[in-house]
Amino acid sequence: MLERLKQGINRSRRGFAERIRGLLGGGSAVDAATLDSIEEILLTADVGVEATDRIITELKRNRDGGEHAMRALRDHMVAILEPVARPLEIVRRHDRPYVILMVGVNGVGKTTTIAKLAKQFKEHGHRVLLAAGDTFRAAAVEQLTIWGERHGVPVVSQKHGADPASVLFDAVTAARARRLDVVIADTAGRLHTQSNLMDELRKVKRVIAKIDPDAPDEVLLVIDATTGQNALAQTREFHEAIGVTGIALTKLDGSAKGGIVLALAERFGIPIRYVGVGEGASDLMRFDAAEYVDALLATDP
Ligand SMILES: Nc1nc2c(ncn2[C@@H]2O[C@H](COP(=O)(O)OP(=O)(O)OP(=O)(O)O)[C@@H](O)[C@H]2O)c(=O)[nH]1
Ligand SMILES: [Mg+2]
Repeated sequence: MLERLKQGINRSRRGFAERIRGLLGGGSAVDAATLDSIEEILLTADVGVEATDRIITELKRNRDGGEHAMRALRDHMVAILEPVARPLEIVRRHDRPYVILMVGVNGVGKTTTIAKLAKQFKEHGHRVLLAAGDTFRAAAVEQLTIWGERHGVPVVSQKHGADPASVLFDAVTAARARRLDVVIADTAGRLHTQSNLMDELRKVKRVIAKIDPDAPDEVLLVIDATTGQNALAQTREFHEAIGVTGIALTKLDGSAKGGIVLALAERFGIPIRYVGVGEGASDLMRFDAAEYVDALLATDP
């Protein structure tokens, strides 16, 4: 698992962690110029102003370089991430399913993340149902149906162009009647700036709550790690619109900006549930603060 994460996060490690090690790890005392360079590297890696400030302030406390400084850096990063490293725990109830609503901008990996989760949940013995709430994109229902068939998980869908709220109402009702454990609902990708589409999400949420006032149990925002700083704007807008309860950060394997988790953690404090490092089902991993930082700062290839 750690190996897979290390491989997946390789580009970020090469891109920024190794440069910091080059500056800090040498053994000479940490001077102002070194701190300036580190600050710049962190900002470029999308660690964000707040988290960068916090790390730099901590590094100033003790100017010893070498492994001591690397250890301090590691510990500060873990301290920033620990509060948001809260994995998703499916609560199994007999009377109503655990409902997960997947949201995010276009192409970030919502549908494929659903497929990965469906497989993982099924392997954990949960009975899963998928809801094809993306009725906007022509091939979306078919894409989810294929994933459902592949993993042996039922899919509730309506025709292209149907009201997504209606699809989700049907899905949650069906899961309830069949006493299933989990519903994972797909939604169409939408820009966080499209207010009509954000209104549509609010409606979806309202309609699900009519069946069960506590549903959805999880609003999982999917973010593409290659997006950079725009991830912060996306999170803010989705959170303001419907209340995000968890984040899945995908495509870390294609990004040198794995520092974005630190920016998200420091800015929002929303739990980071998963990180995605590839296309396979096992490439979606539960987020663990120490594991993530250790993979990022690992010296061996
Ligand atoms: N390399 C890599 N690719 C990923 C990862 N997660 C998703 N993808 C790819 O990203 C592409 C888009 O994924 P989708 O799941 O269709 O994205 P979406 O958010 O549902 O897209 P829309 O429905 O169009 O908004 C696919 O080719 C996925 O295989 C990841 O962690 N790593
Ligand atoms: Mg999709």
